[in-house]
Amino acid sequence: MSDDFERDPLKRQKEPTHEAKADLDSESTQSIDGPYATDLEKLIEAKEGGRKIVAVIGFGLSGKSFYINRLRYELPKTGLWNCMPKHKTDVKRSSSGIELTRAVTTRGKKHSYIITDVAGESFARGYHAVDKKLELQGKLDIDKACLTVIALADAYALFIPANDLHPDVTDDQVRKDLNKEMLDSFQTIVGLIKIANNRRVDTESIRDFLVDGITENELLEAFDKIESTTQRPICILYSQADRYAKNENVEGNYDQDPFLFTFRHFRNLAFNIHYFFEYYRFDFLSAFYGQPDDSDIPNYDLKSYGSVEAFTWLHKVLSSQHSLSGMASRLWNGILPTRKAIALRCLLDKRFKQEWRSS
Ligand SMILES: Nc1nc2c(ncn2[C@@H]2O[C@H](COP(=O)(O)OP(=O)(O)O)[C@@H](O)[C@H]2O)c(=O)[nH]1
Ligand SMILES: [Mg+2]
Repeated sequence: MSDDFERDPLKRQKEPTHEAKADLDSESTQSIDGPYATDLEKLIEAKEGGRKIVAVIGFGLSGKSFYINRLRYELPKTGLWNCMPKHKTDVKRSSSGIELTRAVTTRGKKHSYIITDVAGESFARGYHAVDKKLELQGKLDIDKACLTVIALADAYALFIPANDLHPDVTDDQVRKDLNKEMLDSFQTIVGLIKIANNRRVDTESIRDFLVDGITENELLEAFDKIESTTQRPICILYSQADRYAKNENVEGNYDQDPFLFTFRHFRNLAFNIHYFFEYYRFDFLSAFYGQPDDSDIPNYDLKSYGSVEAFTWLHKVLSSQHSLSGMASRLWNGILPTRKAIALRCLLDKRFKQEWRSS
C-alpha cells in the first residue's frame, strides 16, 4: 500500500463509494483483453510483485520515447542498472498505448522499476474525455487504461518541450494555451492520484481498478479538493532543451536555473505543483543533443544532458522513502522534501526569494 494512502487526509474523511466497496469485496479475477492486454498484465504483475512504476507523460513528439531509449542505453553503462528491453535503433511513433521498460539495480539491495511510456495522445484523449464529460466507465480501452496507469504510478516524469516556450518560436496566445494544457494535465494527474488513494488501491485490487476504470464523477470530485499532498515524486522536464538553447545562441548544455525558468513560464503550475507534491524537480533535458527534427533514428553518439540524472533523482526519492533509515538516508543522498529546499534557498538566495514571493 502506498505511503500517501496513510498520509492523505481525505482518506479519513471519506467513506468508500458503492463501487469502491464492490471493488474491495470482489475477488481479483477480472481478465483484461484487447491489444494492450499483455502490457497491462505485465504492469499488474509488476505492481503486485512490489515493483515501482515510473509514468513518463507528455504530449506527442515531446521526446518521451527517445528519452526512454536514452535511458536503456545509458543506465547499463553506469554498471548500476540493467534495462530490458535494450535500446532501439529506430523509434517508431505510436499515437496510442503504453510501452514498458524494466530497470533493475545490479548491486546491493534490489530496486526494480517499470518505466511506462504513456502515449501523449492517449493521455490527452483521456483527460479531454473528462473535460467534455464523456463517459469513462464501460469497456476498457487504451485511453482509460492510460489514465489508470497514471493513477497507479509511484513516480512521474512530465515532459514539456522547452522550445515551444520560446517567444521566437510560438506567439503569446500559443504559449498561453500551452500553459492551460499543462495545468489541465497536472490537475488530471493530481485527480488520478487522489482517486487511487480514495479507492484504497492496494496490490490485491489493482486488477479490478484497471478493469473498472475511473468514473467521471470521481475525477471531477477529486479536482475539487487539492488540499492533500503526495509523497510520490514528480520531475518536470523541459525536453529537447538543445533546441531552446539554439534559439538563445547558447552553445552546449542549457543550464539556466530551471526554477526561474518555471516562474517565468508556468507560475501557476509551479505553485500548484509546490502545494501538492512534496518532492518535485524542474530540469532541462537534452536526451539527444542536436538530434535532427522528425528523425526516427536516435543517434546515441550525440551528447545527453539530464537524462540519467532525472531518473536517478526519482529513484533516490523513492528508495529513501522506503528505507528504514528514512530521513538520514535522504539527507545523505541530498534529497530533501522540495518545500524544505525552497525555504532554505529563500534564506540564501535573495533573487530567488524575490521571484518566489512576487506571485
Ligand atoms: N533536438 C532534439 N530532438 C529530440 C530530442 N529527443 C527527441 N527528439 C526529436 O523529437 C522527436 C519526437 O521524439 P519522440 O521521443 O518520438 O516523442 P514522443 O512522441 O513524446 O515519444 C524525434 O523524432 C526526435 O527527432 C532531443 O533531446 N533533442
Ligand atoms: Mg513516443
